[in-house]
Amino acid sequence: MAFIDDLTFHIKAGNGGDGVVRWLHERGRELAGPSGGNGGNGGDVYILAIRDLGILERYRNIKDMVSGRGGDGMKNSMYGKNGDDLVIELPIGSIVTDSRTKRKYNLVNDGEKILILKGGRGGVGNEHFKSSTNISPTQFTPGKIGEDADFHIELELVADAGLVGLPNAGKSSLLNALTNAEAKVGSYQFTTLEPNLGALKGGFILADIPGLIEGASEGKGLGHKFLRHIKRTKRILHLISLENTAIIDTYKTIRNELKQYGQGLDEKEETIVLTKTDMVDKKALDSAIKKLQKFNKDILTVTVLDDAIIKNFSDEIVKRLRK
Ligand SMILES: Nc1nc2c(ncn2[C@@H]2O[C@H](COP(=O)(O)OP(=O)(O)OP(=O)(O)O)[C@@H](O)[C@H]2O)c(=O)[nH]1
Ligand SMILES: [Mg+2]
Repeated sequence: MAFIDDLTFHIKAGNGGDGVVRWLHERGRELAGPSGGNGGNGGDVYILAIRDLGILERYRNIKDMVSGRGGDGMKNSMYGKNGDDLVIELPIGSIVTDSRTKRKYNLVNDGEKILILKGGRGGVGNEHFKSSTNISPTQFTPGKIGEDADFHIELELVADAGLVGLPNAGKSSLLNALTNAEAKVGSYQFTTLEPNLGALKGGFILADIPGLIEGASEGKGLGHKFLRHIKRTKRILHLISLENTAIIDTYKTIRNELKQYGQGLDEKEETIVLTKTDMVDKKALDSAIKKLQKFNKDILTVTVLDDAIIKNFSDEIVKRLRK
């Protein structure tokens, strides 16, 4: 979760197009009157939140960005075209800071779009200056300069779902199987020392935190320090290894730690995930499900050794996160 990426850009909104000096041409009359059109407005610059963690990669080598310039005015009172807006797509969780004013823009929700720079207004053509006292104006104004600024963009990820469970429950293995993460996996407790993140299909972020043990909420093990990272997640995936013989005790231990920690952790939506199904027979699996149903009916089962099961499991999680 401490995953923060940052970039700096100079961004400029397009200048307005210039107004122009043009004249009407009527049969038999030279310079029948002013007809110079106004310039179009320069394009604005927006930032747009999307669900794609990897998108900052796209900007890695870019230092400057600019939106479209407004077109110049034209003859016959025609306006110049407005410049194209620039919409900069950034991952949800991006914080964009204007380096000079220190103003911050937070992209919190999917699809959120915020204006950060205004394009310059188009200038006016000579027709604009026409009046009873000035029937052949030669004035025009140039387009205004668009706003520009340096921006610092940093990413603070907000995970959609957090994997919790005892050490060895298979959290990191499942994260790796479901996402592009390459978390360390080991057959001993506390393999994971820091949170790992991965992106599911649809861009949903999964966070894997170190295993919790009894007393974690009071600081035992590593869990405490990292429980705060699941504070902002919508859903908890509560992993229980089927290797475990005391399934209910295990479930209650973790639930109790979430409750003790407070901050609403135990009120989050929970999916129970029984892991390592390859290690038990159907009877043991059914019995575990039956026991747990008293606490929560949303139970999934998984093994990381079977690609088809993983694919199916991934779809089930995405379905719940879409809700
Ligand atoms: N047979 C089998 N073994 C698994 C499965 N998933 C994980 N394991 C094994 O279980 C052990 C623990 O896996 P991890 O993914 O490191 O467990 P963890 O919950 O992240 O553990 P901590 O980081 O210590 O909290 C490793 O030896 C894995 O290879 C599974 O579906 N089937
Ligand atoms: Mg782990």
